[in-house]
Amino acid sequence: MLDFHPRSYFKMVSKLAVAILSLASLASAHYTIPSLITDGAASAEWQYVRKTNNFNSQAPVTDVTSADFRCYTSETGATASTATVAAGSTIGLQANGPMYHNGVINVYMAKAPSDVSTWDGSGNVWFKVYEIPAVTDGGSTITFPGSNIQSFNFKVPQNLPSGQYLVRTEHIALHSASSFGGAQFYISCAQINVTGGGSGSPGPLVSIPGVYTGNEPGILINIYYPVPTSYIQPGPAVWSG
Ligand SMILES: *[C@@H]1O[C@H](CO)[C@@H](O)[C@H](O)[C@H]1NC(C)=O
Ligand SMILES: [Cu+2]
Repeated sequence: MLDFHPRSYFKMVSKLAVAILSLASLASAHYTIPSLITDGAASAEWQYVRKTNNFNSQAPVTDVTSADFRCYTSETGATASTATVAAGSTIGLQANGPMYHNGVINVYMAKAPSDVSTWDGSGNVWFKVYEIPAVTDGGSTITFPGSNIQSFNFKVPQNLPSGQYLVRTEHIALHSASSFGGAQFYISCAQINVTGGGSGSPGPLVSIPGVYTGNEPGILINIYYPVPTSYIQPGPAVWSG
């Protein structure tokens, strides 16, 4: 007697489907940047960082003119807790896994007019506080110190005025950036309350979106061939305070 069990057949097929699906999601598993590092310790995910639309999909932003290019929260509408940190101290950001795509990092800050938790970061208010560019040597090699790391640290500028700020991180993945819109931006915004600050005037100031067109030589770039002889980091100069 032929003993055919449709149920076990279905089970086997669905197991296979699950396996294929998880392979597919592995291949497209990018990353998010959900944790703020203070005093050398990473916070819980999305505690001080606004939960981004891609908290599940981990998909990047590719339109540098979209509203989501700022904090990527149009769907979550998220706000976060605000971490109090001293001016001059070291803070950092941590991704949910290695930021493995070849690319570069920028961190921008903007001072909230009052309560940062209800502020959207609009206006010509952003300045750069940190960057990890690509490294070139005149055409032999290009390397990406900002890739394959899970976290990085930088100093809150000593002369930054006290107050509440958004801290926006972007990891710009350049592995398919040779056509317009091909660069992938992994973005998140943290909320901090800076104490013991100074009287510096951060700048140059830019708006986000607005800071890029997508045609910048550090965004629209073929990183493979010919090997770039130099690399121009997108955005304004770092304000060191
Ligand atoms: C920011 O820090 C100041 C000084 O410690 C404190 O008085 C204030 O409550 C803090 N604000 C927030 C939102 O954490
Ligand atoms: Cu990816």
